[in-house]
Amino acid sequence: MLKGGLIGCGFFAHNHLHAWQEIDGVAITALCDRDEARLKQAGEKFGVSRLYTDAAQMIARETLDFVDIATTVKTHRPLVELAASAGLPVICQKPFAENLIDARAMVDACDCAGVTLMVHENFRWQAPLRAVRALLDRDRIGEVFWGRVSFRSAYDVFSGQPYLATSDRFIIEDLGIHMLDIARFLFGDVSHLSAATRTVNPRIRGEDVATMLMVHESGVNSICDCSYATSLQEELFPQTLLEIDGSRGTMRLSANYELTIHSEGVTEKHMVAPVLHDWASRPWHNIQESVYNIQQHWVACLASQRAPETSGRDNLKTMALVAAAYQSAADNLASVDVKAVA
Ligand code: NAD
Ligand code: 89Y
Repeated sequence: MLKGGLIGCGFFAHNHLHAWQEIDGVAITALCDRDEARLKQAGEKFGVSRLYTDAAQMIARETLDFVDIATTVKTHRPLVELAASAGLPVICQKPFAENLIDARAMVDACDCAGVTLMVHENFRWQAPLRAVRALLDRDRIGEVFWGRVSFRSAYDVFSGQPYLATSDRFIIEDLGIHMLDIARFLFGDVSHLSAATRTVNPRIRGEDVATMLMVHESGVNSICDCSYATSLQEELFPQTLLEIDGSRGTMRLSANYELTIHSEGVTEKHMVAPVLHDWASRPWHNIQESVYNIQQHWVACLASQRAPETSGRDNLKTMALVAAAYQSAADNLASVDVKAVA
């Protein structure tokens, strides 16, 4: 039985805790939050009695096999470095870091300590996206030349995550990061990126609309577009929609998880909806399922001593796209050479 210590018992950590409870061979045996009320509430809800307000104390006093960090971005670097210095494998929530300097330092600290580091970049673990990846692997539409990864919503994310309204950077760092990682997952690494942003909602500080154009090393051209200012007849939060064009056909992941494959004149439709775990609630169940999937992947990686798909090193490439997007948007849509940023 793997024993984990979870740091940060806020809004999203409850999904981690539910998922850990459902995965065989692992248990969260200690919790840490510097907010005592949140700590106590999580401890009672999930039946964990070893509670700490200080992460260093938790790590010193508990016998742990790994640490799961579910705090917001500013504390990621010190907490990852703390886990690494104790020789503990570590999972860190997205956004991994505020900048690439911190991100690289965290990867180096874990490499030097010889510990596995996974960024909790869960969107690519959503069942509909895995289904699309499997079809691409089976060469269903030939050589892919164009793609679109799209997330457009007016869902109120600010009531659950108030810090999103007050941070200087919003949608690219918070949500676009997932879209960019999905683009990498489907179309490969990126050579050049251009981006434009807008702030539409007057009650928030950062940008809430972003459009990113990418040229991938594979030759694919793709667009990632995301918005929290888009009020549609049907609110689709938190669905990611896809359009993929290939030399022999097309794939569309449309509203409510309908996947259409049109290949060599034949059209197929499949429902690729996520599982509704018994602790999950709509509309979040898509994300919640992906939390379960990525945490199960972590357990499998530790057991077989292989690097997680979204290792810290892998995530540097997604972080570089975030940095490139802000750089391009600040420089009038300039084309950014991603290797120069990374
Ligand atoms: P939150 O503010 O609700 O919770 C964070 C908790 O961490 C707070 O209770 C805070 O007291 C605690 N904390 C902060 N620093 C600490 C420290 N040094 N030691 C102990 N406790 C500490 O935040 P949230 O909305 O749960 O978001 C947490 C992270 O999860 C963010 O990085 C966010 O981007 C991410 N998130 C990811 C997804 C996803 O799908 N991957 C979805 C939502 C949020
Ligand atoms: O924080 C964000 C995330 O990672 O997924 C959706 C979200 O909760 C709000 O944009």
